[in-house]
Amino acid sequence: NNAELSTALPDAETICEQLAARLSQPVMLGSYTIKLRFSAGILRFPDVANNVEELMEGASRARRQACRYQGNYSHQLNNEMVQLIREDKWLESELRQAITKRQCFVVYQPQYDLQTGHIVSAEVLIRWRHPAYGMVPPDRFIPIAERSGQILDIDLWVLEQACICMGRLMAKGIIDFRLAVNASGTELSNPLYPEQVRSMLRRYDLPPQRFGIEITETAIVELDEVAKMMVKTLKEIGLENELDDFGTGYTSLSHLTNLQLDALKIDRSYIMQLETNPKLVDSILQLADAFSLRVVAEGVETIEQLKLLQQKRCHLAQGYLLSKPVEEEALIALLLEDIQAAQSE
Ligand code: G
Ligand code: G
Ligand code: MN
Repeated sequence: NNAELSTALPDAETICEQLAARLSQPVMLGSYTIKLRFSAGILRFPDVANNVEELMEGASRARRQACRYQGNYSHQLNNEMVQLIREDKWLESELRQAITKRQCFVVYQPQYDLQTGHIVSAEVLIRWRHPAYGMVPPDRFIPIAERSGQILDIDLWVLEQACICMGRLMAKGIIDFRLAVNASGTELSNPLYPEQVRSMLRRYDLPPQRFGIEITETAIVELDEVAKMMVKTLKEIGLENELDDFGTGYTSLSHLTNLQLDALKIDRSYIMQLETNPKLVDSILQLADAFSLRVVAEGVETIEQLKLLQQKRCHLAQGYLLSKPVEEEALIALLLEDIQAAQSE
């Protein structure tokens, strides 16, 4: 059951091999035959680690790597991974000043109403351009920021950028529009988060109804009571709660009602197979309908996908076909164009 045991061993390879040999024998439990999978990661002090935490993190990585190679039970970090860990450490320290050094910015990916064809909202996404490294992909630095706790400050900064942008949009007469920011699982274990959100919106004098919070499904699965309360509080403040990457985790159906959600975002992987395997999306739409949830389709890349989603009465769509994530100026241009088009209809 994914239990992890760490231990310091004088002759790790030999012991891991012996353990692997023993554990590869099936275990009989009454009339059941249980097969176990075992993987071990080995890290040597002080190859890449300077302290206990780094040693544990490195060994844990080596284990995950071993897990990916079926049949290869134990694994030592290869040079490439050692490099990756060193680079992660470097990125972590660079990230500490990334915001004050103005290396970060946000982009907005529009979301289209599938019945009217108009833009109704946008997802706010962070970007980091490092002067030496170049663009650091969010998939690379968000996990680093989550491990180091920096994500809390980063996500609040992103929310602030969204507030500043919303203020400017409203000043231009764009009032029927919403922005959704991503919340990491880390936020859901920070009891101060809802209050921080509330005070940020107050500081910029903005209606909470203009904002949504995207919570990833994998974070929800591990939700405890505190986290559930926080999602509830966000809702009470007036924000919309959206469940991100829906279909990739294992949300219990009870969460769909317990959690005061407003929307589901269908993960890109389901939209990719929409033409060959429409049943999955069909059932998500039915489920959402039963729970009165809005549905956003993510990663729409082809006209065929768009047409199918329209036919199936999915509410919103987001993806490269409609628009890539764009900077604020381009977003404003798109919105003004869209408003003009609506007026001439
Ligand atoms: O579009 P992109 O490559 O930026 O996003 C990659 C991943 O990073 C997505 O899963 C997205 O949810 C996450 N992400 C992007 N921006 C933010 C952010 O501001 N905060 C958090 N927590 N995650 C983000
Ligand atoms: O996990 P989250 O939903 O926050 O991820 C949003 C991510 O999806 C961002 O990295 C964004 O750049 C990316 N994205 C948005 N639209 C598309 C698309 O049509 N195709 C692909 N491949 N990625 C997309
Ligand atoms: Mn998202």
